Amino acid sequence: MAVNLPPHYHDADARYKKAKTAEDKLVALREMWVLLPKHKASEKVQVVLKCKISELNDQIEQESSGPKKAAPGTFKFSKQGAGQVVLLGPPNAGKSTLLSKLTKASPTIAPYPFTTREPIPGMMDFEDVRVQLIDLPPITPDAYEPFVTDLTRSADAAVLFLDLADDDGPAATQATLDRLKAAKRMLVPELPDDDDPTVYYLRTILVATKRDDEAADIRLEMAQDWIGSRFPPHIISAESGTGLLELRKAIFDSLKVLRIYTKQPGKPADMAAPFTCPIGSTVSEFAGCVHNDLEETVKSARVWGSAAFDGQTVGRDHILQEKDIVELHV
Ligand SMILES: Nc1nc2c(ncn2[C@@H]2O[C@H](COP(=O)(O)OP(=O)(O)O)[C@@H](O)[C@H]2O)c(=O)[nH]1
Ligand SMILES: [Mg+2]
Repeated sequence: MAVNLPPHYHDADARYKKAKTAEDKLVALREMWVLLPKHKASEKVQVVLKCKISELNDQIEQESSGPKKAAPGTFKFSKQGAGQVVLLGPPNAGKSTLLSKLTKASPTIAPYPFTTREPIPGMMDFEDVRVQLIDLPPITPDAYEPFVTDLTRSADAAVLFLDLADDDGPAATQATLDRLKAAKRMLVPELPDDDDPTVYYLRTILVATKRDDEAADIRLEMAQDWIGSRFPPHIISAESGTGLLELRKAIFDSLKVLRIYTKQPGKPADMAAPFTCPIGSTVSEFAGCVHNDLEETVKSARVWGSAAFDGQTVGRDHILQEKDIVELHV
């Protein structure tokens, strides 16, 4: 599908490429954003523009607030598995404990706050895929590591914590949300159709943890007003393991990706290691997930799996479904 960019878009792009300062780049990028037709074919360009605008905003903000802050990109984790999910919340909420239960990582866990100072990655198994979790330092009105701004941009989704062993749990989690909002990071259950490229939305699930605490049920009841329609909570105990199986699935689901198995002509499908690509991907977009060059060169595919498909040949624009088996033809 062609994006059909208007001529002024190319002029703005040329100005962006020539711009020397972050401010000039930002002006040109905003112009490109306004001129870009917003439809399915331009989705990838929209994402790239949003990221660049958000990065430049952050850079300008960090430069204007003094040189002492950590350089952006101090911690960057190359994405592994089906996607990257950050663990966010107030101190002592049980973030590191959950990481240690869902992955092989072994972060320090302690009954006092601020034990986690640096991001700690771990890989979570879910059925035949893996999801990268990143444990982060706590976020309070007074404690915020600048690298969290970068890591929340590169992540595909977030887990937000509510501590059911703490009477002030909802207030502490709200403070985390407020601090992130000040850094232009909005945690939301579903991404909105918002045209403002300066705000970065991150799909988020709420985990109410420490269910094993003796007053957890009462606190959950009292937190209902705060939870309201914000986020439907996943109630767990990392300590006893309650709810962790369901949580693995919810974390995978939050990535909004499909599992697709590939197959060579005349051979059985490779059912051991699926590829993942965004829900709604077409054959050609999936081909691009397998290899960049394939997105342009793929001509058709045979598809097995979803309802009416049992080896039928489909075109480049055919939309794939979860667990389809696909044989790409170039
Ligand atoms: N009872 C109970 N305690 C927990 C649970 N998860 C974590 N904790 C305790 O809460 C404290 C803080 O945990 P930690 O994972 O370090 O929190 P973080 O600061 O959010 O990373 C530790 O004493 C943990 O043992 C849980 O599910 N139940
Ligand atoms: Mg921790």
